[in-house]
Amino acid sequence: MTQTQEIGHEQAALARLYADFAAADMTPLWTQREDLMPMTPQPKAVPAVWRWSTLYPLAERSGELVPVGRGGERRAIALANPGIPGQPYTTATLWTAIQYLGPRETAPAHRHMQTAFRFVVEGEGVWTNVEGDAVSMTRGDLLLTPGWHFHEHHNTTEHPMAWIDGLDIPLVDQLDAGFFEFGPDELATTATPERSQSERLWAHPGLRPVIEPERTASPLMAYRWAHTNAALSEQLALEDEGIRATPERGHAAVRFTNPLDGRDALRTIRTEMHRLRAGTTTASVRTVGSAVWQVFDGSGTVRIGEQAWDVGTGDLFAVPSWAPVSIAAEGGQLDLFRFSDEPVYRALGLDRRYVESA
Ligand code: GTQ
Ligand code: FE2
Repeated sequence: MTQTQEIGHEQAALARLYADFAAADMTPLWTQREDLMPMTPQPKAVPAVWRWSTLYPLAERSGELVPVGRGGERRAIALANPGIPGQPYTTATLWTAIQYLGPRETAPAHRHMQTAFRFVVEGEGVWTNVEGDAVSMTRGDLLLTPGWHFHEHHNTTEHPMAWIDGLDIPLVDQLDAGFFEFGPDELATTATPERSQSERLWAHPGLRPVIEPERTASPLMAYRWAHTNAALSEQLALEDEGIRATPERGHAAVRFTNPLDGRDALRTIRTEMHRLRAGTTTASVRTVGSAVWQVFDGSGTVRIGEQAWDVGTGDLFAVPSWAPVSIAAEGGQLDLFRFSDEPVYRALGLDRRYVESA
């Protein structure tokens, strides 16, 4: 055999090998190593911004055209990341939606393995009932619906209300861990108390009731703006007094926690509120895992990687894994709500964080 014949022979043998791999449902690592084992995370999700001024009118139109009821369950419209086509995922692990309930409407009871919260940027008049406990919703409040807790929503007023839902739907989907159950068709309660039973029992600072809780999920279903606001204000006031109180200069931050164990309020989703003094720019931070932010009050500029956006009240943005993010409060004081999948990465030993020097 000549040398050329030998090479031709080898190439044909190699082609047969790859064909036989495919026929046997096998794939060699050496053709895919860079995709499967990248040097740094390569998220499909891209940095993206959604404007409240776009979301709300579209939710309102859904309210006129689409009924809410059994089957569809919720009038919730997902913020779908353009980097993940065909999936209603805001990031690889997080679902974010605007949910809209018209005057006197109710959304029926159900429960699912997916963990959820609601965050209210404007409006009031809806009660979310969690395991039969009616929890009011008003601006700045964070309301929890831990996994496998029955929940339903009812609007008792003559005006519509919209809010943001955050869930771990994409994570549970990827993990094939989804279970779902319909609840009774009648509302568990039509009560409209100002304070839920969960708050009456669990929302006294530093005081844990001496009772064995029935569940390990946070027993506190509502975190009220008055408390969050006071905690952030005090951090900045203490900083002014020269006391160590903030994670970085001019940047106050609190994390919502489970009063049973001091860990994240939800098992799979971290929830936080941030306040930047006017003129403050945060350090650029990369985190493994993804986050979604919503401007609660004020305006500023967010930089994610090479891109920058001006954002104002109600606007949301997605930060994919390992993308550097920095936020600047350019007008006055800037308040932002943030949620992320960090507890999942932490639990699995996959968490990493890198603060870029300015
Ligand atoms: O309010 O129960 O945005 O089950 C997605 C799934 C909201 C809810 C969503 C849900 C809900
Ligand atoms: Fe739900």
